[in-house]
Amino acid sequence: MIFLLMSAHRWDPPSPPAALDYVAWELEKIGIDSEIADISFMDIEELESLLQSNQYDGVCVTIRNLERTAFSEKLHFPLPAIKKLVQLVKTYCSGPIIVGGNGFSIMPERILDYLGADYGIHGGGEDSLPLLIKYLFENEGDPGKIPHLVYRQNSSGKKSIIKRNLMSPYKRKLPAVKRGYVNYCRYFRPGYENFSRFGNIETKRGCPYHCMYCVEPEIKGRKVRVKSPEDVTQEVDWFLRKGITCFFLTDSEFNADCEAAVALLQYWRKRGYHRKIQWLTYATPAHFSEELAALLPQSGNLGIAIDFGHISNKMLANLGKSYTKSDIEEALHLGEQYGLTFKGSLILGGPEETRETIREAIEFFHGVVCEITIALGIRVFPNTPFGERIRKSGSLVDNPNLYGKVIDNDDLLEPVYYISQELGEDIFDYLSDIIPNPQQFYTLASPFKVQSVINGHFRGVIPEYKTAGALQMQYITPAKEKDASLSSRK
Ligand code: B12
Repeated sequence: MIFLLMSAHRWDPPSPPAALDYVAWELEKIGIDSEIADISFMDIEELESLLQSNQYDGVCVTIRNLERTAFSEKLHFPLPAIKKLVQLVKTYCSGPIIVGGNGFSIMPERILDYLGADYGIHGGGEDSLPLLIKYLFENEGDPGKIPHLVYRQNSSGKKSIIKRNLMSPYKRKLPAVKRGYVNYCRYFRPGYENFSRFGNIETKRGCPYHCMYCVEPEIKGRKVRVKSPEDVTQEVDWFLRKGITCFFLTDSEFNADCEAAVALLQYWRKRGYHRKIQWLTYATPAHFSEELAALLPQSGNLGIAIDFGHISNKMLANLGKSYTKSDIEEALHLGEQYGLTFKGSLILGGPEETRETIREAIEFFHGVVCEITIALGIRVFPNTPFGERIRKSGSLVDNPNLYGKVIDNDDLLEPVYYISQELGEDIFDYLSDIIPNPQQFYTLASPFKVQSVINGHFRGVIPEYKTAGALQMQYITPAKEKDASLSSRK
């Protein structure tokens, strides 16, 4: 049997779809071959001829992003394009279409329904795939008992309902992964600015924090799972043999388990890996220990993307952060002491944000050597504390703080952003006025005017989506192009 594994999100510059190594390996274990296609590198005609000339027994699709999570006048939303891909696959392949990935796992039942795909695996449930294949091709087992499975349950005479099974029981040890099904050389470019294309390795998985807007705990699990230093290093060695020396460690937060982070760096240091590799990762100001800070400069670390969220203690609490301004000061102090490169980010515009709280955050960084990405506007995702609060508070269109698709979108599938109405239409002019160092603060998308005009089903934006993604990094003052930044996640 042979499956096609497809990365369905068109993004420039593309990041290697590491997930497809996990999926291909699970399939190989049960004797199924696979071919990999990344839609970022191909047009629809190429995909069509691939499907025409090969009889695939099934197709697995990874959906990395639900959108850009950066507000702008024209929003990015890839699902309509992915739905077309699924329809195209169905024309040529009668086997099952199975969907998974970070974007998918944000609202798996709804997305399975929207795409018209057959099955989904939500979260890190790649090891449930063989059970599903056994059920589909050998009629063995019961879909109701396959962890992580998302599927249609037909009851006689009625419309089918989509069910989602629970995740597998927690196990702390994250198993080793065989790499090399994805052609990473196609993506890789050396050089710090090309981090999007670096080899990517997961050293731990899961996020124990409670940031009110973030999907990470829901899609990766709240309890942290850890890969052993030996197993991580085996993956590093695979990449090194291919000439790939720069990595993005894809943990939710590298220091979500600080002891495990320290153990990995000590292991690398002892074996001289700091001379062979360079790497980046995300970390949180909470639990940023001195031991970790001291090891980082001797481990090949190129930089740490660190989301401060805010500086004002009131706003940090509103964002659900588990730390305060003094923890941020402490982390920055350690960074300075040990010569670390931090790439910071701030999430502005949340509940109770005012121009004063924004001024407090900007002024804090005066004289601090740290570039800051500003995300103005918070994407309201379902299955997050913020999303649930917004849904319970009444209709989207009646909430004057909401922008994007505010009509006919109660389940929040399509992009909706929260921007505190206190800020005013010209908030970017204000930011530009108060920013002391123009080369320190930038945004992921072009600065915009906050406008309350309703256009079709949308407030404050052009009522159509970009389905292919790219960043438009710009300094806030003056508007000048910037290379894609590290702090681009949230
Ligand atoms: C590292 C990272 C980056 C790096 C990537 C660098 C690199 N060289 O790879 C950088 C900084 C470039 C980046 C950029 C962006 N990112 Co990012 N990123 C991540 C991060 C931390 C890791 C991604 C990863 O590789 N994970 C490891 C792989 C193995 O995990 P996985 O893809 O989830 O796959 C697992 C499962 O989902 C499952 N699975 C996946 N697919 C399938 C399919 C099937 C059939 C099955 C059975 C299973 C399955 O199996 C895998 C193993 O468990 C994730 C969060 C996370 N912890 O995963 C955010 C994340 C993916 N990013 C996100 C976002 C928003 C972005 C940006 C849009 C940010 C922005 N505004 O610019 C851009 C988009 C870039 C792009 N290329 O698409 C969001 C996406 C969700 C959303 N909100 O839509 C995430 C989830 C973060 C978050 N919590 O919000 N990112």
